[in-house]
Amino acid sequence: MTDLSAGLDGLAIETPSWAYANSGTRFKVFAQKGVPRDPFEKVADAARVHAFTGAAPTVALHIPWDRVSDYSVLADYAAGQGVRLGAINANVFQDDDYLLGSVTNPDPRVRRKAVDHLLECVDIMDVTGSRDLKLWFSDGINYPGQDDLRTRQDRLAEALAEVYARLGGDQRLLLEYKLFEPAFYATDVPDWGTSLLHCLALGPKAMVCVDTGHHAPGTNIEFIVASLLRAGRLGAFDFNSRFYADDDLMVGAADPFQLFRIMYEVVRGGGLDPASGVAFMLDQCHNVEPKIQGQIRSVMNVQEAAAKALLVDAAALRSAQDAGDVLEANAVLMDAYDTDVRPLLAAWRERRGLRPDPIAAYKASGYFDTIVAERAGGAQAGWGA
Ligand code: LRH
Ligand code: MN
Repeated sequence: MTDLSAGLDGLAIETPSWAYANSGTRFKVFAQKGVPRDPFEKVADAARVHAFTGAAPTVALHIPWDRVSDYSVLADYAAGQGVRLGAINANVFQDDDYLLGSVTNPDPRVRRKAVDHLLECVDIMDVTGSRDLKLWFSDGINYPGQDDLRTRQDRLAEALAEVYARLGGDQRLLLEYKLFEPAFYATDVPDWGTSLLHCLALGPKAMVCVDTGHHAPGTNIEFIVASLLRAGRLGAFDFNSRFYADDDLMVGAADPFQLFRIMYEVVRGGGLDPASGVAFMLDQCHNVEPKIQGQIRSVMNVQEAAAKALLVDAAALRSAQDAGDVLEANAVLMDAYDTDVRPLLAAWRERRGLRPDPIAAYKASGYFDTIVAERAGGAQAGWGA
């Protein structure tokens, strides 16, 4: 049996603290039993995902959703649970002051407030030891003429430059783009081109974050991935999947073939090598399904797509491509995609002392019943909490 260890060992997936909390849509946030009530319980749940998959060693935080009085205490708690604190996500999209934008707002007082929050997030990174500051801006306008598109880009560039100058050591800035929502006419960072332009203007510590749910329908995301890797500016993924818009469903659930094509370009472009610095993060909301199980399934989906991508016979593919043998080239790729890699991954887990089926292992652990009993009282974390 092919041993994909070399490739799979380097695939560390970061789970998002907010995936363990209640979430929903503008219509309803359904509360679920056993949901965490604070960042410590979110970290504990994330640690279970790592315990059963062996592939999710870090958990991303979102500020202020995960605000605590002392982040070194949370970092120590995480270490005690067997995980590390990962990317720090800023939040300049939920304050009334940000009605007309945060760092692009016409009002300099509001821009100052937003930049101060971004700088506070770097202070938190200094304590948690996080490498990445992840920035997503909901900033945009709903009607033509509402504000000047170019001036907003100038304001964005000025804010990013101040934050970039604050980064220390190996710290990086990840600029995430999104086509629309909550803005419905123009978003200030709508696509990979705009994010890349700002990153190139800032410097080598600014990288693009590709959220797989943030593109227009029909977008060839793997082309964007190949191009960003070629430019040395692919910093991170926010993995999820969607049928329509930013649905934030489990990665690979809606379109496993697209996830395979993306992971093939990652492997082809050297992105699976930890030295490439590409961060593989999940950004999902489990609105109707059990959250910890949903995260375990998501980690497995990324592993399966990576395993299939690692099975592509690169030499055969290259010779068919160079020969202009269209069908043979496509067949080489499809052979890998059509390979059932689940036995390979089960063997990969067993070689690491893990149970071959993480979902079955999680269910058998009784962890869910324990947290349902323990977390009976208190306010649950999450949207609308
Ligand atoms: C915006 C986004 C961003 C996060 C948020 C939870 O849609 O993808 O990455 O801050 O979701
Ligand atoms: Mn995202």
